[in-house]
Parts: sequence; C-alpha cells; structure tokens
Amino acid sequence: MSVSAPVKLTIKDYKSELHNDWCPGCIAPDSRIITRSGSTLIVDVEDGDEVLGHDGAYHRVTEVMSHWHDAPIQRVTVQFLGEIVLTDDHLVWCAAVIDGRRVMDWRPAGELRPGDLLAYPTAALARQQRAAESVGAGLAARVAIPESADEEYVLLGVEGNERIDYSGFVHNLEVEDVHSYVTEVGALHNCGDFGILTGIQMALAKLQLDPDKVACFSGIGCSGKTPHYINAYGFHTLHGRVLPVATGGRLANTGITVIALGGDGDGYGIGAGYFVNTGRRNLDFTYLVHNNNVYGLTKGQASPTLSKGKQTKSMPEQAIQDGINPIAMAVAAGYTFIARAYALEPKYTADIIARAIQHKGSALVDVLQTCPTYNDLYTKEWYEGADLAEKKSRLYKLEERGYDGKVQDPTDVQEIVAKKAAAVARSYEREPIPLGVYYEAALPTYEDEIYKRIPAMKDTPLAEMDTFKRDVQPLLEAMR
Ligand SMILES: Cc1ncc(C[n+]2csc(CCOP(=O)(O)OP(=O)(O)O)c2C)c(N)n1
Ligand code: SF4
Ligand SMILES: [Mg+2]
Repeated sequence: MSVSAPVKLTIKDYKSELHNDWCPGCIAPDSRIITRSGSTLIVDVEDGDEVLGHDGAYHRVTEVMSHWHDAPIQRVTVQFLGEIVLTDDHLVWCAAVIDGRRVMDWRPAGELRPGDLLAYPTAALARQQRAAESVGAGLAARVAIPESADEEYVLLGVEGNERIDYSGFVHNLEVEDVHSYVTEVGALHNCGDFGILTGIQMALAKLQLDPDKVACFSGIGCSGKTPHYINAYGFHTLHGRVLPVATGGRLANTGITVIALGGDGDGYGIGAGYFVNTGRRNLDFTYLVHNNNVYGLTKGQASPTLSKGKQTKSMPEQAIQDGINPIAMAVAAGYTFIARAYALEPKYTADIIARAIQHKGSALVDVLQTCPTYNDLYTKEWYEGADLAEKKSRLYKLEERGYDGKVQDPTDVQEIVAKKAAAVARSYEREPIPLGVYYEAALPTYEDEIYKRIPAMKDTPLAEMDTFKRDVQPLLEAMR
C-alpha cells in the first residue's frame, strides 16, 4: 500500500493472513456458540457478530480463526448440556466450592475430571431452554435450569472427559473486552495477548501508518508471536535479544516506525541488560512488554515481575525473591516516555500505544496481561476486584486523578528530577495500580546525535543509500 493510498486504513488492513493460534485453544466445527440471535455454528460466526461472554453479556467478535489440527483432542461431556470437542489447552470456566465459598477459575479442558464443576452462565442456559421449548417439551426438560442456579451461573458437573484422535479443522473466536464466549456446553476463554495485538492494530489505524512503513520486532515467548499476525514488516528474534535487533532495524531504516515487543521474562529477565542500555540511548522507537508475571511459553514459571511470597498454579512453592519494578527501572535507564496499559482494555491500550509511537524517543509501555493458563493470581476477575467485599477495580487511570507526568521544560533539570520522582512514587502504588503515562520528556534522540555526525542520513535512511557506489578511498587515505 502506498503512502498516497486514497482509502482510510482500518484495523483489518493491519491483520496478516496467518491464523491466530495463541494458546492452541480451539473447538470442533459443529460446536454451537450462543449469539444474540440464538445459537450459531462456530463456522458461521463472523467478525462483528455479538456473542455471549462468560460474564453473561453480549460482546462483539473481533476475529474468527481456524486451522488444521492433526492430534488428539478432548471430548468433554457435561451434565444436562451434552458434549463438546475441544483442544486440551482450551480454557473452560470452572467452579469449585472450598470451605463453603465458591471459587471460579479457568482450567484447561485436558485437566477436567468427572465430578468437576463447570460454571455456565445462567443467561445462556435460559436462552437454550427457550430455544428447546420451541421444539418440544422433552428437550426442554433436558436443559431445565437446575435449582443450584444463582443469578449469574449454574454449576454443572463434568460427566466424562475422553481423549480421542482428531484430524480436521478446529475454530476459535476473539471477543472484545471479555476474551471469552459461551458454547452450548461451556464458557471458553482466550489469552490476554489478543488484547495487546488488537491494541497495536487499533493504534496503527488511528495514526494511519502505512503497513509498509512499520516494522515489528519480537523476542521469544507467547508474546513473541505477535508480529506474525500484523500486516507490517516483522522479525521474530531470539529470547531476550529483541532490543538490539530492533535498534539495528531502526538505525538501518530511520524512515520506518519501529515497534519492539516481547514478554516480561524476555525484556526484564534475560534481556535486562539491553533494556537498560536501550533506554539510555533514547532511540526513537516503541517497546511494548506483555507483562503476565509468568514465562507463559515454557509452562508458567515465575517471571521477574512476580513478587516475593506469590505462588501461581505451576509453581511448587512461593517465590522467595522479590519482583522488579519495570516502571522504576525505565525511569532510571532513561526512557523518555513511560506508560502502563491493561491488555483487556484494548481501546485504552491503543491510545497509549499511539501516544508512545508519536513520542520522539524511547517509549516503554508495560502492558499488564492476563495469562488464564498459568497465572491464576492476576486474573481478569482479580483486576476487576471481583473478590473484594465490595467489587472495585484494582486499576485506575493516572489522568483521572489529575496526574500529569509530562516535563514542560526539558532544559529544567529540577523539573525532570521531580517528574521522575513522581513517576517512581506512583509505580510503587498497589491496589489500585495506576495505568496511563507516568513520565514523558522531549529530549534529543540517538538519531539526532547520529545526524550531527552523518548529516546525509537525515534525508536518506541507510537502507536507501547506495552503499556499493561509495568512494571509500578518502577513508583509507585517512587511516594510512
Ligand atoms: C536463550 C534462551 N533461553 C531460554 C529459552 C527458553 N524460553 C523460551 S520462552 C521463555 C520465557 C518466556 O516468557 P516471557 O518472556 O515472559 O514471555 P511469555 O511467554 O510470557 O509471553 C524461555 C525461558 C530460550 N528460548 N532461549
Ligand atoms: S500468555 Fe498464557 S494464556 Fe496466553 S498463550 Fe501464553 S500460556 Fe496461553
Ligand atoms: Mg511473560
């Protein structure tokens, strides 16, 4: 697409051809999804349709996916509802009653055992019951709402979970806000990485950046897959090495927008040295960290952002060392735009990413991300404060409380120090955690310094220079 393209670019223009397969959670094509208009085969659900989320409300589908699956799969049978065939990693909304208290959790289908309880939205059951009544009383009795139903959920027992051979297409949906959808047999969830992907695509559309003028670099991790799904240049690099490669990309072609991204393990653990040194350079680029407190791809070990004393479901014991504070680290390293977003709020995340891209200098956006597979501590429900005596979000937006982290006079060292101190102070706030821009300062970039030494680079990026026809003789003479 050329810069002068007459059409307005939309989020669709930034989607790649590849199917989106984070957490290979997918279901068989004959599964029916509860939609606003009734129930629809998953193969017939389209972008923009409204489907029921596990919260009992309707939400818009933002992406439909399918791919060929040639491996064993689970057939789960649920009391009253029947069967569903799904991949073993697909997360199902479950409930357990512990000490008389109901505890809700997303659990991989492969781990379900007979007697486990699924939490099924009452709204979905009521809809099925109405549908059944229209075709005969016998079926209506089969899906009658049991007495254990409360306002939101009915708890239904798992009757069987078989592993069966499978060779065929499987399907999945990405759903706005909740990242979940309800089938006729269970409520299923997708990963928070989708929210960040959508946030990036929305930001690119907001800024109307041509896909051929954007390059996304990633490290290794679940998050590392992101560039594959974005219609732009992409480079999936090595674990922890995304920043040096992105730096090279930006310096080689100063005519493109560079977005680097990766996990919290990738950036704050193995890549921590690069994280510090990239900040002090103030190169003009954006770095997005998918902060899910775990090493998602390698099955959920504690990442550097998990605090002392915390224990997620795949840890045998509590963490005995403290977590790092990425915002404070970024302040110390010299990033000139430092912000935090939340993956399950893609519109807000998109606004923050757009501001980070527009900022001239190194921008860090730490995106709090749920990992429903391995992080059972910082879940969507935890961020919403659903467990508090009075439900109250554990997040707040800095700008809504009058905070302004922008340095007005970048030549005033005292103002810089004061704004950095304020950002660090906010970064230690817990419950609620601040989202938004912590710190912003317009300072000379690395490119500004390079242009002073090589003025030609200002007008012509290195990638566009004819490096083969350069006369190096004077250089050789100078070195004699
Ligand atoms: C040099 C090297 N060390 C270790 C690994 C194994 N490894 C792959 S991904 C990963 C951690 C991923 O966690 P994170 O960066 O937080 O990304 P997430 O999967 O959570 O998005 C590790 C340790 C590797 N690929 N390369
Ligand atoms: S971050 Fe967690 S939920 Fe997302 S793909 Fe990785 S393991 Fe699955
Ligand atoms: Mg991680």
